[in-house]
Amino acid sequence: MQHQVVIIGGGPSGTLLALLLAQAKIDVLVLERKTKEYVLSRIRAGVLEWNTVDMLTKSGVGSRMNTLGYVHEGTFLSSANRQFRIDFKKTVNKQVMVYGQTEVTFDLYEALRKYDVKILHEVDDVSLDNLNKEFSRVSYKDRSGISKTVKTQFIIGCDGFHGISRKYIPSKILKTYEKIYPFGWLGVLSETPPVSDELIYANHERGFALASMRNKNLSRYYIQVPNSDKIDKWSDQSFWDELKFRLPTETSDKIIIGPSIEKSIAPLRSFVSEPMSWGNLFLAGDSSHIVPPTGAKGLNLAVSDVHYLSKSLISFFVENDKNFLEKYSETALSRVWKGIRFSWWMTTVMHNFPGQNDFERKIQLAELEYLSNSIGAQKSFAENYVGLPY
Ligand code: RFL
Ligand code: PHB
Repeated sequence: MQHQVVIIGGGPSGTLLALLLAQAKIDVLVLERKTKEYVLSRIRAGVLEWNTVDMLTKSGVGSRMNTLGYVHEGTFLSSANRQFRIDFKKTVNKQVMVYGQTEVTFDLYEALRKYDVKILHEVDDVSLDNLNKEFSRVSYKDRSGISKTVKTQFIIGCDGFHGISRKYIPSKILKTYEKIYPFGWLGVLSETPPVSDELIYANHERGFALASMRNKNLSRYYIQVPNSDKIDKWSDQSFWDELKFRLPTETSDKIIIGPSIEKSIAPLRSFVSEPMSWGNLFLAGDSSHIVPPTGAKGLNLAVSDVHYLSKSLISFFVENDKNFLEKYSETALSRVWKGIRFSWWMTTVMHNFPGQNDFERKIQLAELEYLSNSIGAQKSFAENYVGLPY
């Protein structure tokens, strides 16, 4: 078997890249460890930068998003029971789209079916060889347990943080940067009307909270919890009580509660591995970098990697130009670090850190007060939140 490109991982970065390459008539194979049902049921991101919206629309997968998604022209932040709004439209003349990652992935799988792109699910034991030769090899076991080997020109690691691809970059060359935060997010999805038309990021001395949404009758809420907390500790009622405590009273008085239909705890981490390519191997998305969800940047950084990488691969295959591929890692990382910085900054300002002293608390409050009063600070926040240009 032979393909021009083999992509490891059928999450949003793998499937969007596969679609863009297939549209340029590049022969691509996607290998995914889980079932399609599993991939399509993962509840994750909710906010798309306009760059992401444009990319999805231009690649022909925007019609459900543009009908079912919600355009948000601003967001609320709160601290000390005071809520203020940052207006993206007024400050930077841009907006974001609230549309679940689950829906984005569904749209991408539908499009891949139309382009007849081959995705193999439930593959196991993926391994890579000959990364520095003209052609490389990918070996795996298919869903029936039969060993297969594919010859390919390029291997793209879109296999997320726990994937195998990154580990093929020799340790002498790979440099990683990491910050692990001493808390996680407990997230709840519930079939209740969202409490607010726009998101509310709340800083509270008991910990951070976020009110988000998926649609008119589907709310997504998060609260900061200690890393040691187990999900069983949180009944629905205890979640709602804590959420109400942390949101400003004007909001929590209006919240409509109901049973959770999904409840999970996610740890928070900032992580970057450099470089994003080695020989014929290229990394995109969470396989190379992770952000805490506070700035809503994870999925959007995966999409910007795919933007740069698809252009580079297309210019190689169509124009025989290797220049962009050679610069891919440097180009993608320059944008990644800005997303890492913004997510780290927002996490630092909005969360309660165990052992935080009065000075650190006062600095957080001063940051938020400055943001609430300064149009310059709001412009900088909005510019980063809606997404820096590609
Ligand atoms: P994914 O989505 O992890 O997909 C990787 C895929 O690779 C497969 N895989 C393998 N396949 C074959 N062989 C192997 N050895 C394999 N190992 C792994 C996996 O099964 C999987 O299907 O990475 P990708 O495509 O790079 O996409 C990244 C995004 O999913 C991620 O950045 C976002 O979900 C992060 N994120 C958010 N991003 C935003 O932009 N806005 C948000 O509002 C936002 N909210 C969030 C989030 C992530 C969260 N969690 C749970 C981490 C909220 C949360 C709670
Ligand atoms: C979400 O709706 O899941 C969501 C929204 C904004 C974030 C993170 C997650 O910053």
